Amino acid sequence: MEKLKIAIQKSGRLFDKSIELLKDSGIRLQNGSGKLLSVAEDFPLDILFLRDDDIPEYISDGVADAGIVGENVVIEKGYNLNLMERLGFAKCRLSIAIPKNNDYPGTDFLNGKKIATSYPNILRKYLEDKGISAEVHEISGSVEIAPGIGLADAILDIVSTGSTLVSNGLKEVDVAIYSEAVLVANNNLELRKKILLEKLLFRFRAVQKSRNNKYILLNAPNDRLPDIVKVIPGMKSPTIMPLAENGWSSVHSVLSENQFWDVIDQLKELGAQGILVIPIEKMII
Ligand code: PRT
Ligand code: ZN
Repeated sequence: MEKLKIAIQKSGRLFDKSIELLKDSGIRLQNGSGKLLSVAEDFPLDILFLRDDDIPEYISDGVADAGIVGENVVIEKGYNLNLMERLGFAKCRLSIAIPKNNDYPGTDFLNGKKIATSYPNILRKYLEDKGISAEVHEISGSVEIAPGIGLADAILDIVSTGSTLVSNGLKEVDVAIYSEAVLVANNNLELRKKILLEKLLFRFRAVQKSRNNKYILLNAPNDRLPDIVKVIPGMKSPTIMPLAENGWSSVHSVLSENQFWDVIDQLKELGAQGILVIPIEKMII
């Protein structure tokens, strides 16, 4: 039977979350990680473990059908791949940073300067878009030390918390791109593989939805129910069941993580009591 081949990072910042996403999607790997290839037990799927930089090329060549990799790497490599889904982890940005004591009047600062980066293509595109003429100096690692040792006037590098910049005496002055882990696929998959990939994507989405939502149960006096229902509309509409105590009901609904604390405050003001919030394992809507 035709199998799907998915490439993931062998080790590094994407590895744990990629494995977790597969596991939560019901995919168990037979011979564990640390190998070049692992076979899924209950889905027609092989996992290839690669360096993240190689993943776009392997997908483009058809060695892998799809893969999980940082969008920054996908953009830098420039292959024409199908971006299937943003996966919500390994979030970061590729930013321009300069020595913290330099004034920064705007992108003009970069004119005629030397900028170090491991992302020359993204940097060239950024400079072109801004109409800046600068020297692109490609280095493969430790970009953040380049200004300090006199190798460059500025850098374009990955920033997440910003602490690496601070500890190297740099300040972030502009963002070239935002990035997160993405599922990308070859553009010319045969139909059977496309169907398998859609199945996998359906599972990924159910897992992601469940992570972004909570199940909420609460007790409320009946006369407050219309207002409470407005605050927690749920997937279709909340379930309401009478309590043994007269005049009270139990309300069950689904609540999105990013509005969580606001909604809880409103519910308390509306007279809700005994609020329970429970994680959801999978969510299919
Ligand atoms: O060995 P392999 O080539 O597979 O891995 P790698 O060393 O090239 O990549 P890895 O594992 O470090 O990162 C993989 C992907 O994670 C990147 O391509 C990004 O998409 C994403 N990501 C998210 C990050 C960061 N956050 C991050 N903070 N990648 C790198 N960093 C580094 C950055 O280079 C800088 O040195 O962390 C430092 C900045 O962090 P802050 O928190 O101090 O700002
Ligand atoms: Zn890499």
